[in-house]
Amino acid sequence: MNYTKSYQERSKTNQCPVTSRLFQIIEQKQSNLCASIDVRSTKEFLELIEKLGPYICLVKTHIDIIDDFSYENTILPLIELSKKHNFLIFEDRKFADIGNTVKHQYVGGVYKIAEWADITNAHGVTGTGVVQGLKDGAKETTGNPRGLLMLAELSSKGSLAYGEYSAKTVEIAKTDKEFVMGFIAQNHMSGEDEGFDWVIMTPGVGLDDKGDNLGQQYRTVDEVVSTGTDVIIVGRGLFGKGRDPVEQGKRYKEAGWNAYLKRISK
Ligand code: S5P
Repeated sequence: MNYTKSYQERSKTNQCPVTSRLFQIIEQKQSNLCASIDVRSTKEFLELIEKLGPYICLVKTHIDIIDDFSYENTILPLIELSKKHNFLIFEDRKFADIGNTVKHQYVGGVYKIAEWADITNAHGVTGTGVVQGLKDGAKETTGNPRGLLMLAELSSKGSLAYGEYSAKTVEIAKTDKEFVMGFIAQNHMSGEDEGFDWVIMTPGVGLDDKGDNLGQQYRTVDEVVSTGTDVIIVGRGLFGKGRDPVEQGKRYKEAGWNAYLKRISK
């Protein structure tokens, strides 16, 4: 089971260059924590990332919620922080259109996601064209490696992404071993017997809350890592409700790492 292998081992054999780099960073920093920074101002966004930088392997953005976004003032400093603190960047764009449209959405507009985000994600609802369109966009934009996560399962109450939908999303992911890294999911996904070593990233993680009043549902770090999670995605658990991001960053980093050590020792 890949599940019980170390990140280091997996970084050597994985066929997706972004996955290998991510696993190396996780191993170096002993952190499988991704900070989800859903805030509305560039100042708050950058300040949070500066504080959390030492404790994370990845920053997840929703760049279109930033009121005062500009490439120069939001993205360029973000890239600098990613170099300073050694983390990757994941724009949680959740693409969900035909290949030609997602390619333009990925490359163009004001956000130019493909230029700066190492990782992005997509729903499988439109079929395999979404993978091909995004891959074409990545190739046209930058010489740097880019990775894609497919949304196989969601954390929110009443989600339609389960059972056959999730299984078919896995089939879509299998169409590109080099570009598709794995899944946003709540559980391990099949494919290992065919040589796929998926990265499973899991949002809906919180140690103090059970959910919010808009359908979010939280599971604990131990729970998600024991069901196959490689990267825990935490947002409001780190800085919501007046929490201290440095204190919480350390706490979730340790919890994630200990849960991983427990899993690989089995
Ligand atoms: O199933 C999902 C998938 C995603 S990407 N559930 C989620 O909550 N997310 C995202 O993870 C969501 O868009 C948000 O950015 C983050 C969770 O934030 P939190 O504040 O609830 O931890």
